[in-house]
Amino acid sequence: MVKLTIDNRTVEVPEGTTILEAAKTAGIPVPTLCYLKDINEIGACRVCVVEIEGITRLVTACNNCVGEGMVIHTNSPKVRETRKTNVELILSQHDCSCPSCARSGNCNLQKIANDLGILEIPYDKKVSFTKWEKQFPLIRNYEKCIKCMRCIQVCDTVQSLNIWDIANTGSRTTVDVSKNRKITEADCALCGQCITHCPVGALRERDDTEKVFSALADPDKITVVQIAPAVRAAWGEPFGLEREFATVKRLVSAMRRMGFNYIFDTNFSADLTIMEEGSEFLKRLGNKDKETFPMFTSCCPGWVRFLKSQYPDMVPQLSTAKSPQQMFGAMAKSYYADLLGVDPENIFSVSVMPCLAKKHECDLPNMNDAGAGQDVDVVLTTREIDRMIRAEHIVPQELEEEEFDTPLGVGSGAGVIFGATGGVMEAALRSAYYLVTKTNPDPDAFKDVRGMDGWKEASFDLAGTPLKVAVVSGLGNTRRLIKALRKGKVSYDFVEVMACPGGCSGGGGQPINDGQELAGDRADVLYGLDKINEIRFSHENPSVQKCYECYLQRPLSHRSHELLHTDHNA
Ligand code: HC0
Ligand code: SF4
Repeated sequence: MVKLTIDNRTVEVPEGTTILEAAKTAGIPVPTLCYLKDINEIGACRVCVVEIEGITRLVTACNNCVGEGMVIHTNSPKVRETRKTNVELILSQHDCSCPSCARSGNCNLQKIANDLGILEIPYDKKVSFTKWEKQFPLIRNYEKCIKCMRCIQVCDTVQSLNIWDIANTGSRTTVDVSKNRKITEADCALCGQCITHCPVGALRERDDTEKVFSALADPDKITVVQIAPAVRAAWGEPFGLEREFATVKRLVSAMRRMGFNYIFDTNFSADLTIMEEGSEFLKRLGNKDKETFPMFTSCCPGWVRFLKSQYPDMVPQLSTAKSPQQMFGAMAKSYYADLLGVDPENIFSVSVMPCLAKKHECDLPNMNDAGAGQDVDVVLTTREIDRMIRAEHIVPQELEEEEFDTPLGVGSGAGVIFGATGGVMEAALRSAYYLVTKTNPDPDAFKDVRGMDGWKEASFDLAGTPLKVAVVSGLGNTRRLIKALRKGKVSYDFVEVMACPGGCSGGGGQPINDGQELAGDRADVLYGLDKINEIRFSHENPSVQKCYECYLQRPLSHRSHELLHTDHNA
């Protein structure tokens, strides 16, 4: 242990602890901007500088360790003055148009500058850069970039994609797409992790809220919206709502006030996915065809993009099942249009997702199987629906709970856990067991695949057939698993992949809470919802059963293939 003094308080911490961590244990917050625990500890912004008695030069707290007997001041006049100058210099390179920034009110730079009493910026050296491709779902604003390196580090070390790099020199130094590529030419998976780890507004999603506002105002459009599993665990965060209060039923109520005609649950089509993908898995398990086995889940478009660009020869291993979002869109403009007795052309299909890659997925040329334009017209992120709530002057604290519409608003507990890493696998195994044995397993029989580990393995007995499965989240973990698979170091029957660490609950479209990783907390909400759901099995969802009975006939039927499956290479 090391004993030292920080701001006149005696602190005792293990050797090797950083000054930042030591101060934190003593309840002393040191401001940081570029720091991201375990990912970016480089002291680039120099906002966390502190003074150590006996040392003339100030040191950064995030990447310097404590020493025995040190006397440290985290907020002395010298520290404050230096910190202020450092922040002023950052602001001199930053486009400070806060009112029109996606991160206004949720920006650490804004907060730190305010806390330091910076009311004017004495330096003015702003430079302008070429414009970004604004149609792409991911948008970079060079003028807001503070060169903190977080996006580079997240993309390199967590996601293994190396999309970003430092570009230019001197005052023109910025972060740009690596190797002089355009973002549309790079292998960006669109996981959006660079956005959720940016401390300012230099990265954001393409805003599609106006398209939805226009559809809501158009009397000829029937607006049908689906809400993804993981959105319900996070939408209330920016409003400071307790997780118990920010239920999906309150989100339904907000969206009904906005004027959506029919509000449905992606959990319904997650259950449909299980029926299709589970049946497909059992078929492949019977053949173990080299080209298509082991089977990979296909519901995460970030992962699908990754596989197509990094390991295209393995694309046939993807399940042909579309993602629940796209299954829902196809059903909304076919089955549901029939139920309503309306022309599917009049349906405007919206989805609310924790995800950026979904914005790209709905635009894919083969996602129009219902024959009325895109099956999903617009994808909004959780952040965008929250913006819409604010734009509509809805006070979330006053919302009462309201029910989803039927029949596509009915989802099982197996459907809701799709939003957490391991959830798709667990849901699939629950129903695969039933499909093989015609009896239900204990709904929690496959819980070994739960948890926030980036690469999980489990073995089960599926009515006499041994099964080995793997679950990965985060593309760096995915790359390691694929390399091991290709080298024959591991072997599995079924692999679930989610591009974002922790799965969709940690998705790139979720609310941003700077420096906090909340995927685990949100996943707990989803598992809690599964536990209390009366229906724990996808095959017991009455709306899914009815849909097969009246429309699709059976999993993998001709119509199911037309509407619910896809060729990932098309
Ligand atoms: Fe997900 Fe999904 S679980 S990918 O993260 O499968 O976005 O929440 O909606 O489609 O259901 C995202 C979340 C979904 C889909 C579902 C799957
Ligand atoms: Fe989107 Fe979920 Fe995949 Fe992340 S894990 S890219 S949020 S589908």
